[in-house]
Amino acid sequence: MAGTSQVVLRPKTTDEVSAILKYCNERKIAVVPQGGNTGLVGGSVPVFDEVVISTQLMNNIISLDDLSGVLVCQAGCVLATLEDHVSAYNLTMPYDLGAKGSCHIGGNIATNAGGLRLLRYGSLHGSVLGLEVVLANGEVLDCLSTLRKDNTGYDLKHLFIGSEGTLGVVTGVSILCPQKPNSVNVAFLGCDSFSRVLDTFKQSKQQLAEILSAFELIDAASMLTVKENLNLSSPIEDYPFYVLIETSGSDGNHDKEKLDRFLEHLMETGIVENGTVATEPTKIQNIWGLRERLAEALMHDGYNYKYDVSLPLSKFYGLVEAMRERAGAATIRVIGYGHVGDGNLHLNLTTSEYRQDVMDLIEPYIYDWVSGCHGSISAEHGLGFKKKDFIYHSKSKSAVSLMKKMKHLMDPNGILNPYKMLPSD
Ligand code: FAD
Ligand code: S2G
Ligand code: ZN
Repeated sequence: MAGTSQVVLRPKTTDEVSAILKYCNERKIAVVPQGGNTGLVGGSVPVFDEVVISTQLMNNIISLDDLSGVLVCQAGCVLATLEDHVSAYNLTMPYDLGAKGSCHIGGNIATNAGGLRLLRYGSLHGSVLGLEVVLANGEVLDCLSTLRKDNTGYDLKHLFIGSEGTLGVVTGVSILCPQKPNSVNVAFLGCDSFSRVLDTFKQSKQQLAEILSAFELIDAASMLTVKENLNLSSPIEDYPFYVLIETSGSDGNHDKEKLDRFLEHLMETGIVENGTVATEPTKIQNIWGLRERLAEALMHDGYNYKYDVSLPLSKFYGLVEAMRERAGAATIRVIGYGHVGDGNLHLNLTTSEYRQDVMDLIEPYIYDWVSGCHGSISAEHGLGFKKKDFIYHSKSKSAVSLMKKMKHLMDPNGILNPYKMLPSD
C-alpha cells in the first residue's frame, strides 16, 4: 500500500508528541502514527491527508536492570538494536520478527506482534510491563510500571497493545527480557505429509518441552520460492513439508542429549524422512533464512495476496489446499508457511501484477473458510486498512460495538489513525 502526506513530523520527546496531538485534536487534524513502516495491513499508511507522526527519532534506551531483566526505552527503538543492547547483558528480547532490522518496539506493541518466539516467551500482553501513551487530546498517560505484579485497578496498558494507533501514541515501553540462552540448536526436518508435521510437533512438545523455542513450517512451494527468487538452497533433499525446530537452553550437553534422542525417535518411527541439525551460528542463520526471507522472496513475483490467519491445527494446511484448488491456476504460486506452534498460518498467493479476478477468487471466500473453522482472520498482523471490514468474521457484534464506544471515549474527534482497524459501518 502507498499513501501521501503533506507533513511528516518526527518528534524526539513525549512532550513534543503531546503538543502535536493537542494541536491536531483542537483543529480536528487526522494523524497516522508510524514506526518502522513494516506493517503488512496498511496500518501505518496515510489514506487521505493524515499527518504522519513518526517515532524514528524517539530511539533512546532509558534503562536496563540486568537483575530483573526489565528494559525501559522509547517507542522508536528498532527491535534489532534492542536485541544487540540486551544481549550484552546476557538477556534477549522476548519476541523476534523477520522485520527486526526496521520495526520499532512501539509499532510491535501497537500491532501486538507475534513472531518467531511466541511459542517460547508468550505474547507482548505478557512481556510488556508498562507503557507511556499520549492520548488524542495530548494528555500523557503514565502507565510505565516496571513491576511484574501490580493489581491496582484496570490494567490499562492492555488497551493499547494491538490498538494499531487508534487509541493513543505509544511513546515509552517497559518490557521484561528473559535470560539469553547459552545453547541454541536448529533442526531442519523433511516430512512426507502434514499429519507427520503434527506428529513431529506433538513429539517436540513432549520430548523437548522447556527447551523448545520455535516450531515453524515451510511447504514445498515455499522452498521453491526462496530457491527460485533468492537462489537459496536447502540443506536436505526435496520434501512436501519442512519443519524448523529451534531449541534454546542453558546447558549445551543436556540440550544435545535431549535433541538427539528426539530426532532418533522421529527417524526410527518414520515420522520424519530426513533432517539436519545446526549448532554453529552461520549454519543456524542459513536455515532460519529459508523461513525468515520468504516475505522478501515473494515480493520478487510481483503482487502478493497475503493472509495471516489462526486455525485449529487440524485445519491448518487444509486452507492452503483449498486455495490452491480454487486459485492455483490463476496465480504464479500459492504457498503455506508459518508459526505452527501458535496455529498461525501465513498463506500467500502471487501474480505478476494486481488482478481483480484473482482477488475475487480469494475474498471473501478465504475469510468465510477461516470463520467457518472458528479461526481468526488476523493472527498477528492486525486489521489495519486492508482487513478492517472483515472484522465481523472474527469478532461478535457486541465486541465491535464496545470497541467503537471505547474509540469514541478516547478519541471523540476521531483523529487517531482514522479508517483503520474498526469497520466503516
Ligand atoms: P508500522 O508498520 O510503522 O505501524 C504498524 C501499526 O502500528 C500502524 O497501525 C501504526 O499506526 C501503528 N503504530 C506504529 N507505531 C506506533 C506508536 N508508537 N504508537 C501507536 N501506534 C503505532 N509481524 C508479526 O506479528 N510477526 C512476524 O513474524 C512478522 N514478520 C514480518 C517479517 C517481515 C519481513 C515483514 C516485512 C513484516 C513482518 N511482520 C510480522 C509485520 C510487521 O513487522 C509488524 O506488524 C510490526 O510490529 C510493525 O512494526 P513497525 O514499527 O514497522 O510498525
Ligand atoms: C512471517 C510476515 C511476513 C509474511 O514471516 O512470520 O509474519 O510473509 C510473517 O507474511
Ligand atoms: Zn509471522
